[in-house]
Amino acid sequence: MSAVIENRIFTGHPLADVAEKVYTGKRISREDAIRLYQSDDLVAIGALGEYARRVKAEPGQENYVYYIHNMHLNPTNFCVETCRFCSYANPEERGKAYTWGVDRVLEEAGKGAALGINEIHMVGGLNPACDLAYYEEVLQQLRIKFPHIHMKAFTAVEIEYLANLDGITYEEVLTRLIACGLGSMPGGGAEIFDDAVRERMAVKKTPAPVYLEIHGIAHKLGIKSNATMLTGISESIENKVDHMLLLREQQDKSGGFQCFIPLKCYYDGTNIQDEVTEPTPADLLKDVAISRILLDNFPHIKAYWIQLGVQLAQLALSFGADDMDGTIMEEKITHAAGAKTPLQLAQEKMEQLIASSGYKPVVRDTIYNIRQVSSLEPAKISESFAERLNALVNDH
Ligand code: V47
Ligand code: SF4
Repeated sequence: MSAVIENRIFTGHPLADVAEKVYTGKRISREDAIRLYQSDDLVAIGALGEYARRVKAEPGQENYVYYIHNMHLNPTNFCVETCRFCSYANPEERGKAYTWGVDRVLEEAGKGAALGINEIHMVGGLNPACDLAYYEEVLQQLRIKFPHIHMKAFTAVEIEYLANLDGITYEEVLTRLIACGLGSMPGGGAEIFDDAVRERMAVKKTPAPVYLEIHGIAHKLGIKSNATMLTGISESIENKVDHMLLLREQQDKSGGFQCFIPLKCYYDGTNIQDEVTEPTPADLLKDVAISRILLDNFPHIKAYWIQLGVQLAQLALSFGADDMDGTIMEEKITHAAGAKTPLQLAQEKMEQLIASSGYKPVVRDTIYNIRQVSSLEPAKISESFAERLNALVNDH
């Protein structure tokens, strides 16, 4: 459908001026994004997100949805911090905290390697036993044993912690980790940048300027990174929009973000449930669509199925997401907090989920080089879209 035809849907619509900007490729403002969040017209917001995603794609690749064969590896769940939404940090979990030696990390990585993964997403708690020297050893050994596996590792929070432990700069930490095989950085640890939300949630680590600075340094050193936003921790619409605007501004400067991932908080093992509003499926779909529209300089938006659940992740593809993350054979952070999603999606199942949502499954590497375009044909789904949307949003 051309922009002109799609734009007709918005004739007389309260969001017509915002739609006009999207269809003519103009950047939307803070106020525009807030109005999108305030609107109940989920179909209209989804249509804009989906359009924004299509125009970002290379010609002929508009219906591509990417995924990777990967595993999550968490060498330690001990953390000196006590962010209130994190189930790692509660006393019960802390009592059972583990710290793997280098051999154990290699053993766990070997299980993924045997299944043919090509990325390890490695993050951990802030643990004085796991310092820069430990992680240098981990990366070097992994590179020797599994040279074909890309290491996406260390959030900005961990980089800040490692720098402080050794009394060195963020740049030195990153330079040394890159020399040992670090390939890119995940987006975790951003939470919500607003200071009042962070105060309520006892987030003492890595305020916004530090998170953004560390990603900027990584980009300058030539590696890519992702960015996240954690919802369901007492944030307002304005907090979410301002969070994304800071990321958009940083991306204008350093350009190395490849993907934005809206995250949703799970509450098992935390004591925050009575103080927060749990995001509804409609809220989560808005996060996907509005991030796709607002973050016009981010190449990709991820539907993180581990947190969204498979059905909502499928629907998110029609709202602007173009990435399903990975087949993920191991995940601890969200499962510690109560996520019930199965831990591994076989390639065949992943491809069926994508194709049955109307998109072409594409295996990528971490930095979005195409590895394999699936032979599965995308299903025609236009009639069932409204039904699926209603079922998910109204059944909640
Ligand atoms: O940083 C913490 C969040 C993040 C909870 O970069 C929680 O490709 C839900 O960042 N419920 C880790 N979430 C996950 C993450 C991520 C995931 C997938 C892909 C990428 C990527 C990054 O999980 C943490 C924190 O924001 N988190 N506690 C919780 N109870
Ligand atoms: Fe530690 Fe990260 Fe959990 Fe905060 S969110 S307690 S820094 S592991």
